[in-house]
Amino acid sequence: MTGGVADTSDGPRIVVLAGGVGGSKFVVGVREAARRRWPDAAGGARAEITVIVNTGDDLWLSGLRLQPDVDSMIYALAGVNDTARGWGRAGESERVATELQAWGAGWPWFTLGDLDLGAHIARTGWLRDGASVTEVVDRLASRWPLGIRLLPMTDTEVDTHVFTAQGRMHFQEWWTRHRATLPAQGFDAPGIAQSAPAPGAVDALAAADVILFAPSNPVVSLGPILSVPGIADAVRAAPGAVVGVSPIIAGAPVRGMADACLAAIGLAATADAVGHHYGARAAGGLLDAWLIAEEDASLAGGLEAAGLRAPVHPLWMRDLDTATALAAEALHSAELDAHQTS
Ligand code: FO1
Repeated sequence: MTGGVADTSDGPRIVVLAGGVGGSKFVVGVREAARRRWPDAAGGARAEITVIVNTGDDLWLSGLRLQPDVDSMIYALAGVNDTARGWGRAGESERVATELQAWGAGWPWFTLGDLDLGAHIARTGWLRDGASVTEVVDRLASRWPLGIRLLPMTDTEVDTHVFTAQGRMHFQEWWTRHRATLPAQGFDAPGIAQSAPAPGAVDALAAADVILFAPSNPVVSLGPILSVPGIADAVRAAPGAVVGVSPIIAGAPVRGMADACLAAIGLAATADAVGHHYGARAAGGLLDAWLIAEEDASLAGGLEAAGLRAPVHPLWMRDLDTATALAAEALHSAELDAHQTS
């Protein structure tokens, strides 16, 4: 492992790379694990948690800028998310969406809830007034005390598109309209090669005691973050430990349709294929450790042979306690024991 231990009486600096729905469950677990392990007098954590969130599934719709992963992260950390549906706000209504449909505006398969629309309108207004994406995310995140710092991966618009036999379409059309059933021939994020990390992202990675890869989609959630020039290099060079959590258990995605995305880039939907895809830092890759599920324990040997520590742990995040236990295990794998626990 490359470092990972900061000799300080304060809590650690933790950076998480994450997508939306699965990523936000994990980040809620990280915040709670940090609260329990490094409590402060105010009921929070002495750890400094920075989340670098995917903006590759952002889109323009009906004149509004939507950032599904940013919003899923904010809503989940604020406790105002719709936990049954997995996206959007709890207690949502759809009066405006019904009107939009009557006007033939937007996408009939993509519902904009009334409360959610408040965020899209606020964001679009601020962007139109000249604010950067980083500033807008900061303003949105300041509404509730989230206990983390939220950064977009980049200030540049780099919306993901999917190539299929029916042509090229926005990622959200492929994901929500076609439920990822149209075989994807590839993904494209125009502009990403010319983009730059959001201000503060590379510095956060360089200062981190631990970098965590949330169990998010490796292709369309963490893939875009790592494709922003400078981010993967900053992870490779980071002095802190880098620990990933497998989004695949026993050959199936924990949630979502990650298998369809993995197939498009020629990867099997297995925990070891994704671990090898990220690779061991010892061999020029990105990770020091890769948490895999108990169901995949037999894969640990192959991962360790490739230079990746592969701790085995229950990976299902059913509630706050299981998400917290998973995050605690990921932090434990980073060997942060030098940080005082109280
Ligand atoms: N997902 C759906 O399956 N159907 C929807 O109508 C839908 C609307 C929607 C509106 C705003 C938003 O921020 C997210 C929304 N999502 C919807 C979720 C989203 O499409 C994806 O789950 C994520 O982008 C993938 O991480």
